[in-house]
Amino acid sequence: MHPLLDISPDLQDAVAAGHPIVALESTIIAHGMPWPRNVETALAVEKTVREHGALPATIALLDGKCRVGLSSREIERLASTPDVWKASVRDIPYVIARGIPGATTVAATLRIAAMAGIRVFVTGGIGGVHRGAQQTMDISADLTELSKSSATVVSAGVKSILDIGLTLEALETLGVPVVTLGQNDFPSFYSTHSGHTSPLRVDSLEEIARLMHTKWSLGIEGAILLANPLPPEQGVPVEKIESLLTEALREADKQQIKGKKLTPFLLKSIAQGSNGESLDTNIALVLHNATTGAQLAGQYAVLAKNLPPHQR
Ligand code: PSU
Ligand code: MN
Repeated sequence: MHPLLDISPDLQDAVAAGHPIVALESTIIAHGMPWPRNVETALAVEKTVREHGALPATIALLDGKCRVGLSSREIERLASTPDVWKASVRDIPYVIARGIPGATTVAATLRIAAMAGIRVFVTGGIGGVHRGAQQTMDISADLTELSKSSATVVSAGVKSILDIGLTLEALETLGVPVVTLGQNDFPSFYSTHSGHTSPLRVDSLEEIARLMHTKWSLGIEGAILLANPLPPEQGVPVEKIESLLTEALREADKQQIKGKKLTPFLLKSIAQGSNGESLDTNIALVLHNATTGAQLAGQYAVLAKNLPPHQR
């Protein structure tokens, strides 16, 4: 194991024994939600994963190491320190070399999870092609990383802060299977529907586990993006989010918010504009994904048991 990759001892044992493990990102804690709901959510997600038979592995960059498996105190530290670096893959070497604290995005978490041999990763929404990317070229590094690192990313689809159609096109180009659980329509995070048909659909977690095994045993590297729609009664109506978003985008443009600051700015504006309703939904769907991800990790562990360790 690389000396800069620090996996907690219980997770090392679990990986070796082929037990179900779920990787969790930390940008959602440090930059995706306000304190103290960020720390409450992060701890509740870990608890949910455990209750459904898997071990949680929250990932971050701390004290000059890629850390897999954090203590509650470390999660609290990430949630309450104001200047934690938002670390995508390009930032990993810089943040590690300087020894500063870094919260990992989907891209960076996915890379480190794959290094650690973890095959299921739970998040809320991934980054993608931003609206207006034809001019700005703002396309999240989450997409390129999905084409490289082999794990299934359980998400609630793609937020409508992004151009969902272009994001699906980019994922097709990158060779990433996009699979929706139990419905034809691709969900749009807060809402069950996006108006875009999901490229692929499965109706059971066992099917996804088989898809994972098939893909990787054929040597086709990279992630599978699983979209897990929230039960419709828990969603926020599309029209409501849309008007808040239009306002948030206008404000971002006015304040010249660009690059890595854009996604956190839009999330914050929508949460404030909806009086926290979008935040409640955000938390509900991350917990829903944690349940699904833990169950999927269990299904995959059953299949992987018969594989030689290097194929797991
Ligand atoms: N979308 C959300 N919540 C989040 C993020 C995206 O609904 O917290 C975070 C994730 O960590 C994701 C990152 O990987 O933002 C993408 O940032 P960017 O668009 O700068 O690549
Ligand atoms: Mn970007």
